[in-house]
Amino acid sequence: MTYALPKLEYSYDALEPFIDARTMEIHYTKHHQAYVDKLNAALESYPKLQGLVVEDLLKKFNSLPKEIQTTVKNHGGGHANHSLWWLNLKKNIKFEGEISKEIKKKFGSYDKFKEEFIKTALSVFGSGWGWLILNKDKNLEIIKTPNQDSPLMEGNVPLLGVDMWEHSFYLKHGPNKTTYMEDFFKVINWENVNKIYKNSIK
Ligand code: MN3
Repeated sequence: MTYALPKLEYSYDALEPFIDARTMEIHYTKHHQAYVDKLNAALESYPKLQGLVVEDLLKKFNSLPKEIQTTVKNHGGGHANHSLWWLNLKKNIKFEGEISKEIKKKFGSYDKFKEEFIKTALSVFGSGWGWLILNKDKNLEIIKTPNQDSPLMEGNVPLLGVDMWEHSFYLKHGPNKTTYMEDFFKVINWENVNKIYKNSIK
């Protein structure tokens, strides 16, 4: 077994009332675990690839053997996306640091950024993710990806993602994706987003 669930650094109820404990538990122990298990199964016959951290595996996506590309996209993407998801959630973190300055420069204000990010995330049809990325030209950009496609596959760095799969919000928010987005914005770990940003512009 090469890939494993990352340790969750907080309890399932740590993000209440914005993200409920039951959703956190199922999301982490069932959904994320399934991506990890299926990725490991697919790479059993590829020992060289198993040595790569999942982010590096996704960066090499276009040169991977054709027969494992779909699995790496779905389950490697799922593993990487969710590993970032847990790290980027925390209550009571202020919007500050380098990333806050760059966001204001690029989008005009925090509110305009939030509005555009939410609009893009809500426009995901079916399952997918909304993202703030650092693109290949080192510019901030808001994009969406379908399913578990990772921005890393296209050479972009994911800074902040929002999981728009129903498993991420349906127990608490039902079909109301707008309140889910409002609650998500209350638990963004800007300290971690800032850390990724600073490492990525080096
Ligand atoms: Mn998910």
